[in-house]
Amino acid sequence: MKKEDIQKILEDLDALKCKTAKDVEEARVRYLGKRGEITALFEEFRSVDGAAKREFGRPLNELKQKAIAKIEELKAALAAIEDESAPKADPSLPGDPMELGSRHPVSIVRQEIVDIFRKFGYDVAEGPEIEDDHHVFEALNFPANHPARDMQDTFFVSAGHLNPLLLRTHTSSVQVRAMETMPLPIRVVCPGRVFRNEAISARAHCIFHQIEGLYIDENVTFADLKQAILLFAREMFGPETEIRMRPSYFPFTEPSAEVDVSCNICHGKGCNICKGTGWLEILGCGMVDPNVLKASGIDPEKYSGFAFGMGLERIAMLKWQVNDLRHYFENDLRFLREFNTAIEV
Ligand code: 2NL
Repeated sequence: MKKEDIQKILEDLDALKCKTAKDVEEARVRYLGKRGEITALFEEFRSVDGAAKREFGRPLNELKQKAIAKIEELKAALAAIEDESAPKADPSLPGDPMELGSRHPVSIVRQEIVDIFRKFGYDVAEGPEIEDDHHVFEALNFPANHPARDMQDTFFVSAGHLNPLLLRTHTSSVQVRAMETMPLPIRVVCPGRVFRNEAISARAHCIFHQIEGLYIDENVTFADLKQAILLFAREMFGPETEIRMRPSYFPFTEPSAEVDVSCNICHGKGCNICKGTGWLEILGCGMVDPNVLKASGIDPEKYSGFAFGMGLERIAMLKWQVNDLRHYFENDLRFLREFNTAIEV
């Protein structure tokens, strides 16, 4: 056994280059295989004397480790090259389409109504969903024993106080805040969520949406109310639309009326949407009760006004004939996708 044999293989290993996996395997067999050069040196080592064992033991082991390391290094280098030459993503392929959401039908209807009243010169106001008794009932002329003030109908947040906190049962509370804070004349619409303690069914839900409007100035008359509602109805349901008013009652308006629009499905002939009447109820309205003006610091001798309110789900039902309220709250994607109108940005 000679030092030079080991040295020669070390130099060969240093200079070793491989182009393919086959070259690497051949090199492994040549040095480390059963009949490989390093294996042969180990065979020889078995029969040398003690002095030679001491001299060659360590360099021989180091040679073997070096050969193993070199083969691994060559394998890794080849694998890296193969990765680089692997087929890359094709940038000319069409991309994954981005999922576009769609507007909820209640949002579509709210936006349409808000846009119409903006065009008429109304402001838009929002207010808190958790309100106090004063803004929801007291300032709106609700008598002390009115059923809406009962636990049965209203969700109370903190009961037992003089002015308890509750979830607003109508958006009129926002209009009370408008009367308290806005300079006169006031023209405002207030869209928002409202809450009533109802058992959930096709016709009732504990959460729904309203939009209310309020117009206060000097000399505002019922004729102004009628004209405002007629113009709104024609913008919303088409220029042929007619309205009719039926006497009604609300604690906060006097006189009060319910408004129907002519059925634009059957044009008065009678269909199952208007239940054969030719008319569809869309909103409630009236002249603001003098007590309501007074409660918010407006002089009813000088000012008068009208107000109206409508349920957004109700308008959506008329527009799309989806007559189960629960659809509007369950957010079933199959339902929502039915309203996949283009979103204007
Ligand atoms: C309906 C009827 C209505 C009002 C809301 C109102 C608000 C103030 C003063 C007077 Cl601050 N009135 N709001 C008036 C009449 C009817 O809503 O059926 N809503 C769904």
